[in-house]
Amino acid sequence: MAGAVQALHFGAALLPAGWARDVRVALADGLVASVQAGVAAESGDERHGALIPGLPNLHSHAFQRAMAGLAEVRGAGDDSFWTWRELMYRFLDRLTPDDVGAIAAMAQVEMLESGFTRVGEFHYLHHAADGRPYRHAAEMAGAILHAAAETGIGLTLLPVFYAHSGFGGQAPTAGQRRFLHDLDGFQRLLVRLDELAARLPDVVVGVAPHSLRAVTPAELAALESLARGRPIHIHIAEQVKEVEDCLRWSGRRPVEWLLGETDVGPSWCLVHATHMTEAETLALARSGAVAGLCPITEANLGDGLFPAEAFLEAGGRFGFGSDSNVRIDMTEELRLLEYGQRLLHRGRNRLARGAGHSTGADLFAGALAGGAQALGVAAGLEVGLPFDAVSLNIGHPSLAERAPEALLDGLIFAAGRGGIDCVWRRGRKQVAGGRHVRRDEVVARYRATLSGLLA
Ligand code: NGQ
Ligand code: ZN
Repeated sequence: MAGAVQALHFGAALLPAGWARDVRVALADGLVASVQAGVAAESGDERHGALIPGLPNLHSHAFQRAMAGLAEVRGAGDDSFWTWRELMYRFLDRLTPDDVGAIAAMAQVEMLESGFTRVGEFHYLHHAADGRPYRHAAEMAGAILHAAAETGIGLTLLPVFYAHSGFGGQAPTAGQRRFLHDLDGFQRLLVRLDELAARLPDVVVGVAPHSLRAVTPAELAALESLARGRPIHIHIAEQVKEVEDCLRWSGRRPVEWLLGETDVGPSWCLVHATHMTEAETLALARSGAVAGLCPITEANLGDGLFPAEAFLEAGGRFGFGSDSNVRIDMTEELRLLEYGQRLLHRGRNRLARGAGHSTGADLFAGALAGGAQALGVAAGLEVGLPFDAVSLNIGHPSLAERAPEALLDGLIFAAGRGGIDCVWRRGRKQVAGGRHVRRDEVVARYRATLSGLLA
């Protein structure tokens, strides 16, 4: 609605400078037009208790939502990341663009309901089941964009370049045939995605070399120059075997190799970066790149624990991703990162930045800044930015009667997603009372898709 002005009033709101009381926010065309603190509500204002910014979800493979909980049966040998990947490859083998669209819409509804207002979709399922390109290069990516238009989530699309099955340019396997491009084909896809992206507000298109396993150094260099300031995302050092293979190939560890051979800086997001030496941890922190952490998936796949304490101590930037989407829960990602460190170091409040700091508030602030950086946008409740925000259910037993400064700890460590009430994305209320406004139709289509896939 062009020109429509709308105003909301909050008992408290988390602004860039910290919590403020009695905050009135006016919106115009989905953007924040003004923010006033210490003012009363005016008649006609929509009123809520407490407001926080929506968080970016910096790493997702939407289609994997449909296999959530289906890979938890023990196999004949030792189950691992690599046996899970076999199951995942078999699962994706049958997906059509319509299937992917229905699954992505379901995942995005759950993301919004959990407090994520933008997703970085690390998209590599490009081609038909036999590996042949669709008539339109962006057929699959188009399904993701279409889902985002339907659910309203902000989208940073990260088309993935994938060409090899292992370090040193090994030939891809049959299970990878739907992912593959040469550099010319990838460049054509990127041009097409830029055109499609212009049809939806504030879509960002980045570039994603899948991993050091899937690209050669020459391909990586070409992708780096193709990116030109776009976000660049790469999976790295998630599994010990990957570190060993990289050492055998290059004499260096994955993060060490990447930092040495490319120009890693603030436009980069290194997804996982689980296995790093202390020197790599410090060097990554100094690079200004974002570490893309996916604690739920990393636990589910048995990856290991990210050296969060040392990385944050060195000023490292980080954000969160729901990755495999086995569970989609913003608060749980933050909680699990902190709990991993508590179990490892046998202490409490490991990731708060100093005495008197709230662990939840520090994690949230870091994830907001790092997530936005990684997805190529600005975030926070500021004039001129999209109103991407979450109101809290302050009647929840774990949030009731709290001072605003205690709300994020209550939300993250106690209430979880039950503490989330409404979610706005670009000024539109997409979630009310914890439910997405299109949940029923999205679930119905998702179930129809699953009934075909699981038959
Ligand atoms: C992916 N997912 O691309 O979906 C990967 C697994 C791989 C995670 N690493 C495949 N969580 O890394 O080769
Ligand atoms: Zn991933």
